[in-house]
Amino acid sequence: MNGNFTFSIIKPNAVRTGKTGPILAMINEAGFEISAMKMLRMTREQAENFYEVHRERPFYDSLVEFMSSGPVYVMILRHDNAVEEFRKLIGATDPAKAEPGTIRKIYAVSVQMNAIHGSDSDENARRESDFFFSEIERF
Ligand code: IDP
Ligand code: MG
Repeated sequence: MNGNFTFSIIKPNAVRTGKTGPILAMINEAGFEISAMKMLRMTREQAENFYEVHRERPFYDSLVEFMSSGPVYVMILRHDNAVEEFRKLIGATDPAKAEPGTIRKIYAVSVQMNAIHGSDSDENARRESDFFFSEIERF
């Protein structure tokens, strides 16, 4: 069974360059409902914990540095089959490989600064949502 929510982050490069509004418009246009949202800046330690699964990857330190470099928007988004549908909307990790019309194709500036995060499984959507939001912040 597929879950009805996913978790997303509008990454620092996109927030810094004023792309939050246009990205939210694409998310809205694709039929996702915002179930929770806030702006925050992660500490280095929070970014390390959020990306714990990538700790052994060569890009980990640089990713943590980037994700804590400025404010982001964190969101819980509701949609049928949300995880899979949202991954389609954002496109491939590497913008060079992303389909035309996807958020990353339009707003990513590199593999690292690829504008947006989307959970890769229902289990991670739950874990990532719980990482940032308490029950009274979710609707
Ligand atoms: P995903 O965000 O599409 O799920 P992951 O493999 O989970 O991709 O990687 C998490 C994030 O780490 C990516 O969104 C990107 O910001 C960064 N990243 C992944 N691979 C590379 C790389 O090869 N070089 C630099 N950054 C990378
Ligand atoms: Mg991932």
